[in-house]
Amino acid sequence: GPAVVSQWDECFQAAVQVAQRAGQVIRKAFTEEKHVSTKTSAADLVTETDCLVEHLIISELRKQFPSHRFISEEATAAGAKCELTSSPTWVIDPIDGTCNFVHGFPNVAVSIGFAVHQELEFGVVHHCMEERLYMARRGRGAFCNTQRLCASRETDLSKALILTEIGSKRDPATLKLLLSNMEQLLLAKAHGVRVIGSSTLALCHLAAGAADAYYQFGLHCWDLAAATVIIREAGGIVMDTTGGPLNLMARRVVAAGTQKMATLIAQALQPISCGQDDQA
Ligand code: 2AM
Ligand code: CA
Ligand code: CA
Repeated sequence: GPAVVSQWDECFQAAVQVAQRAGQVIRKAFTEEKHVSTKTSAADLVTETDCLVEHLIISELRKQFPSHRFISEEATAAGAKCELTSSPTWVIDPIDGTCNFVHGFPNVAVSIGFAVHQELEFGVVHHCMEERLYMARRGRGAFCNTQRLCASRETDLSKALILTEIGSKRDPATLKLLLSNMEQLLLAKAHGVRVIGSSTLALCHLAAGAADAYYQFGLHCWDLAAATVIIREAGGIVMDTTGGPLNLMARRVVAAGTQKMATLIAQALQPISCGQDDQA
């Protein structure tokens, strides 16, 4: 039948193009010397490439879509307002996996999500070092390059491979809760818990069915926006750790291939408070 044309196709195409260009810049910088600074803690890193790539992405998109709004990690760190209104809004993480990038560990991605009326319309995640482009548009399936993605159908926690991230907080109370949550899942005999250093790529692996669940406290809307569409279009669930609907700005998430698995994980977790919401 005739191709379904969405109002946001032009934006999606622009996202794919700019994510590819950004990936080229990151790939080139990957083997060069980096200038590293710290942000909120000694493990919260940023390089000049994070800022350069963010600028490249936003200036290109702003040129094409001057009325749109932008939320991005480094602009927010520099004091820009992080506000998801009903206007068309791009939600951007220029480098997800900065600590990996700094160390030359190749799990590094560009994440570009797009929301209208606070509903996510599409997401593009570029795995820069492997030239894999994960992408999804609402209602039109999820893909890695040309391959259709399908999330896991697993419902048994004792057969699950679970992904999470450690984040950059290093205070004893947070670390204790973090390890205790992992311990609960291992005591439930999960097959494994993996930490790959990129929230966005972990969520894409979940969408691809390469893992059964993902959880994290402390991530930001730019870590989640693009990958959330990709997981949902792959048939998976993305929700709040309380079991309620996802709040993109609330800094907590459970995702899984099945509702049953997401609920089991959510029930096993103790909440970890992580400071302010993205949008107070
Ligand atoms: P970043 O690379 O964009 O900083 C590993 O720490 C993963 O968690 C990365 O995806 C990282 O994103 C993200 N992350 C960074 N700081 C975090 C925090 N305070 N809480 C949770 N996740 C964080
Ligand atoms: Ca990130
Ligand atoms: Ca980042």
